[in-house]
Amino acid sequence: MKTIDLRSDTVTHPTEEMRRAMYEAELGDDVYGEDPTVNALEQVAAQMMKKEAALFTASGTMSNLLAVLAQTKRGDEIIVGSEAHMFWYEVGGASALGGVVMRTVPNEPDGRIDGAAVESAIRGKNIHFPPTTLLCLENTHNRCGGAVLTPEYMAITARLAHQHGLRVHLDGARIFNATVALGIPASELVKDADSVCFCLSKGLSAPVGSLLCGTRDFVDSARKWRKMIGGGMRQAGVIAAAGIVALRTMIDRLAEDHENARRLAHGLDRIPGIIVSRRDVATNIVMFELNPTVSGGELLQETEAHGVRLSYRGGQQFRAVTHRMVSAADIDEALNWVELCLKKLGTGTIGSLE
Ligand code: TLP
Repeated sequence: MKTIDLRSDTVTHPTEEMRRAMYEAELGDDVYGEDPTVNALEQVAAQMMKKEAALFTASGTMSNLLAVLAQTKRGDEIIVGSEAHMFWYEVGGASALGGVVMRTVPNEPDGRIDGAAVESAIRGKNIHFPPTTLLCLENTHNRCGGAVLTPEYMAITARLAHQHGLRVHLDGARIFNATVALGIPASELVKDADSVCFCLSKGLSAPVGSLLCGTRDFVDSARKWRKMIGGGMRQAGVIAAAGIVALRTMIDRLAEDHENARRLAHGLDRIPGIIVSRRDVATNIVMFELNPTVSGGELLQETEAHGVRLSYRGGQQFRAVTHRMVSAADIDEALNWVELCLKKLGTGTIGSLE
C-alpha cells in the first residue's frame, strides 16, 4: 500500500545528490575542528545568515538548548511563546539542563508575541525575582500553523528586548519556509536576532542536523556546551555534506510545498465536518479540526489504515505538513481518503475508493 506521510516534513529522505555527496565527503575529526566538510557547512550557514560564525549540531532541539546554555545562567528567566516548540516539545531541556525558568507569554494566532506582553513579562530589579535575560521567538511558527514573522516585527520586538538588556534567540527551524514565503533573503529576517538556528532535516530533506549561528564568542561558547552534552560528532562531514547540498538545492522548491499546503487546506475546507483553523496558509503546515460528532482518534486510525498519515494533536485537532515527498496528486488522493474515512465513521461504509 502506498503511504502519503503528512505527519511532518522531518520524514523527507536525502536526495540522490545528497547521498553521493555523503559518500564522497572529505572527512576529519570535527572535535579537533578538522572536518573540512563540517567547516564548509558552518561557513556557508554563517554567510547565509550574515552572522560571524555557525555551529553544526545534531538537531533543532540541541541548537535551541545550546542557545539557552550559552546566553543565560542557571536561575535566569527566559521568555518563550505559549505555543513555542521550545516550551512544548523539547522535554523541558532549557529548564532541566539549563536551569532557567521558562516564562510563557501568549502567542497570537499569527505566531507573534505582542510587544506589550513581552514588556510586562520582563522582570524589574527586585531581590525576589529571577533576572529575565533571553527572549525566544519562532519563525515559521509550528503550532501557529507555519505562520511567518516579518522582518518589521522582528526589528521592533528585538529592539524592545535589547532595550531591557535581553538577548534574542530565534528558533528558525523552518526559516527558509519563511524567507520563501516573504521573498527575502534569510539574513534580512534574522538580522535583529542575537542567535538563530535552522534545521537541515525538515523541508530541506537532509537526513540530520541543524545550524546555530551568531557572534564568534557566542558560537565558541555554544561549541563548548555542545561538547559537554555529548554533541561532538567526529567525522560529521558525512552528514554535513548532505546539508551543503540541501542549502544549495532545496530552498527554492519549498514554494511547491506551500502551494500543496494551500491545495490541502482548500480541499479540507470543502469536506463536511472539517474546519481548517487558518485558511490563509502561509507555508507548509495546515492545522485542522473535526467537528465533535467524529472521534479524532478514530479518524487517525482509519486514515492510517488507508496509508494517509496525519499528525494527531489530541481531541479534534490535527496537523498536516507538506514536503518534497508529497506531490499535488498525493494531496488529492489524501483528501479523497480523508473524506471517505470521515463518511465511513459517520455512516459505517467506506464508499467508492474501496
Ligand atoms: N518539530 C517537529 C516535532 O518536534 C514536533 C515537527 O515535526 O514539526 N523548532 C521547531 C519550530 C520545530 O518544529 C522542531 C521540530 C524543532 C525546533 C526541533 O527540531 P529537531 O526535531 O531537529 O530536534
